[in-house]
Amino acid sequence: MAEPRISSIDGKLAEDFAAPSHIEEVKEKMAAFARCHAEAGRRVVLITSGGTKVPLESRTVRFLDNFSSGRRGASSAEYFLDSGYAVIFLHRHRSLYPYTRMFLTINMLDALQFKGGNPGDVVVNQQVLPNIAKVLKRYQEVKDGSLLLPIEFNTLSEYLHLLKAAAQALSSIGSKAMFYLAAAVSDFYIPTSEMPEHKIQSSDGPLQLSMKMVPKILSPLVKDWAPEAFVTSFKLETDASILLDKARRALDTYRHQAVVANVLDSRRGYVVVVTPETQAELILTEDDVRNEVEIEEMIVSNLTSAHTKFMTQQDGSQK
Ligand code: 9Z3
Repeated sequence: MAEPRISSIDGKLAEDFAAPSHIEEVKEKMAAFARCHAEAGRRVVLITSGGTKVPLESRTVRFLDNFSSGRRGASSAEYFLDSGYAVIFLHRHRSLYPYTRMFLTINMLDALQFKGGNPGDVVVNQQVLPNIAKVLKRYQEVKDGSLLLPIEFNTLSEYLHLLKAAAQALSSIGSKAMFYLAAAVSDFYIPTSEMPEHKIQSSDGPLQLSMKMVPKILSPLVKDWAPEAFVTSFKLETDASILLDKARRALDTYRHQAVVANVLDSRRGYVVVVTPETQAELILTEDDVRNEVEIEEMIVSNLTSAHTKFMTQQDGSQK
């Protein structure tokens, strides 16, 4: 029997990045979630969301962070749920969360009041939260159907190990699985063995950092861990002139299904969905903004159609 292939990235992961202690338990939870929904005829999407944190000290006082509010991931989760998917939401602790994201700027105490001045009877102030009933109804439907599995990460190490576990957990459902990798992931890190234990002292003078390149996790994910899944990565740039070239290069390198390309400043209103054969510009018009349409609705609609086509092709090629 052939030995299972161990990629060099697996070795790096084990060596340089501490695995979270509950990793096996989480993996089993994700596998059970995927199996159960796939058996019920549902597709499952793994969404990553929020930025990773890279510690500079083992007992961490300082860290480098990648920018992401988590809005892209959180709102996309809602549209995937509306499209009939079950969602594993791998997100940065305290980044935006599906449904509650809409109320983030509201002070909870301003949204409550005493009914008829009775201090024993607290009710919601509908003027502060005009659409709360609609959102609560949808949230409870999702909860009652166990359609959303939230998993949290903080550090880059946790993110990498949890993504690997998720990919392996979803491999059993083949092409029914989609990966939607919207998290903003660091390209640089300090290996555990080279990290100072204690707080770096300013009395030692100016800080010079040397960081290693983070292994390209997309490569084993597509090739080894979940080879039958539909994989979408995100490409973020601040210089629009290099964006599409970088997106195409990522597709050529990793041979996955789609890249959503966006520029930091315009990401709420303009993205390009790039696939090996196509390139679709998605633009939010002023009318859309007035009608509270979000660009994530368009992204999710584009990708769920591509996923349907992909599943049909996979099924055809297996016959
Ligand atoms: C994205 O490009 C996301 O769309 C944003 C969403 C992080 C811009 P927000 O959370 O923003 O709504 O505030 N994510 C991917 C970023 C990333 O790190 N991509 C890597 C790269 O561009 C490839 S995996 O090299």
